[in-house]
Amino acid sequence: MEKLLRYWVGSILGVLLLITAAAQGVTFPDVAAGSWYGAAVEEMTQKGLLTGCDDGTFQPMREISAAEFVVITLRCTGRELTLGEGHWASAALSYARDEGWFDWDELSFDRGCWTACDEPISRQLAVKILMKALLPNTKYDFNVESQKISDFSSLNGRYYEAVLSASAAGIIKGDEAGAFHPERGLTRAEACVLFQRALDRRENLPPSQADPGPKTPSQNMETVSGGVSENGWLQVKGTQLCNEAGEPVALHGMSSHGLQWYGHFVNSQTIQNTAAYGANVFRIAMYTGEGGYLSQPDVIKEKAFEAIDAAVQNDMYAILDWHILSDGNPMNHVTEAEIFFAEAAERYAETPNIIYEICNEPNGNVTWAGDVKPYAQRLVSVIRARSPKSIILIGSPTWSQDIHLAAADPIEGENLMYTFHFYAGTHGQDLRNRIDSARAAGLSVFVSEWGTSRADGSGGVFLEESRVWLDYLEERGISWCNWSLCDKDETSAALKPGTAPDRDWTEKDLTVSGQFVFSRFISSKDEVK
Ligand code: IDC
Repeated sequence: MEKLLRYWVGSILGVLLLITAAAQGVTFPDVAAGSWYGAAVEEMTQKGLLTGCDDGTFQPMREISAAEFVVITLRCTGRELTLGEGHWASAALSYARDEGWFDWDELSFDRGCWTACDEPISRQLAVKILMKALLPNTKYDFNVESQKISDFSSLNGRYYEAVLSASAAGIIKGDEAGAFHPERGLTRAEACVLFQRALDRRENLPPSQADPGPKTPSQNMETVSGGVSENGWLQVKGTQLCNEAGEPVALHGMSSHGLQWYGHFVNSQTIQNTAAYGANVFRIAMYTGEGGYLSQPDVIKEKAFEAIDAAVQNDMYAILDWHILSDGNPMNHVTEAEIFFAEAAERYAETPNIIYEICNEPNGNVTWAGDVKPYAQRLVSVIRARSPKSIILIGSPTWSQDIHLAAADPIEGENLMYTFHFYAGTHGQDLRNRIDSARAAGLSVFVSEWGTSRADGSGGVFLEESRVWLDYLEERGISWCNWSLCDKDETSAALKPGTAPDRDWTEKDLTVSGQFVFSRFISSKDEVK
């Protein structure tokens, strides 16, 4: 009885609150009209972008979850996705991931489930999603904006672009002390204000910024193919990789898997097998961590040198890849890298085949200016002292995707190229746009690793997405290596499990991914000499 009474009193009070709220022109009983976020909530609600909670309240001081944030962002772009399987927001989350609003490791999808998406989203990730979805082409001045944020030094490098552009656009303002608190959550009220500012800004964009259109050095690049005997020493002219004669050249081929695990697929026969399908480059993925070079330097170094010699025998270019991965910051082992590359560059000083890739994928809490650039400068000078003109490939934070940071602050020197890595099941148009902008700013790009799978090496395969990517690279004469030449039971592997490494291969030995990739070594546009 007492319970029932309390229920009725509660309901009547609730209704009264709603009536008062309606009389004041406010949408939710727990949103006061004159509050700092009241107008934003009202505007968003009127536009149909907010629905509030099941009990009719808005809960402004509750931290917004990742799922809620993504769904509202999607609505702001004018899309609404119907319920997918599993979590109520799964369709929206998958869409957002495929659009590249966040990376696969930022909101994880595990065994068919979005995990942790009901947890509060961090401010840095929220701002990244907001900027990618609503204001992707916002320009900013690094020095000006970073100085406005008092806790900038605590920001992870992968969020620089989002946070700095959001600051430049007036979307984020910081607290009284100018701090952004990148890893804290944000309340629903704060989120609502961010959405409203982003929408306002978007509505007022000049048409040129709303649709930047393509702006690349060349989108119709004729390239030559062929091996080292035909092309000789490579060189970079403008943004383009060229052969010794100065003609644009494109390299296409496979990357090995880790030498410590799949070294048996790295020999003269396997490299020859890719050459037989038209490949002219082979990448030697020498993991440093994960039981690789740092744990057994002599064995792995011998294997890498053997691989280079096998590539040379087959007239192939060879990329010697210092494959940092779990050891995310290249500075962690810069001395070991200097010793290794000094020896390699000395040994192969006269060999035009070798391309040096000095850090596969910087990741985690690394920055371009503070870690990767100084590392690259040290390695470039070590290699240059011994091999004055070889091509050197340089990675960037966020698994070699932050080439915009390198484009804004490149390294001095000749014949330097910047790697860009993608996985067709995870990465898409926004990153192709990023490559175009980096190239327009003068950066020369080499895709030293890409996969037909998702970024974790499995899932898919995503042949249609891969085709779009390869056509894109082909139009621009951008070189690539595919991950990976091994028989591991994962979709990115080119060989079926159990394939013998010591004989010729036929189509039957290739996986779906392998068949697709091998058929693209010779591009339709290459002029075969
Ligand atoms: C993956 C391999 C997988 C291995 C894992 C950890 O495919 O078999 O267990 O590494 O070593 C990269 C890395 C590359 C990854 C690949 C796929 O450069 O080492 O290989 N990937 O996850 N960057 C993005 C994706």
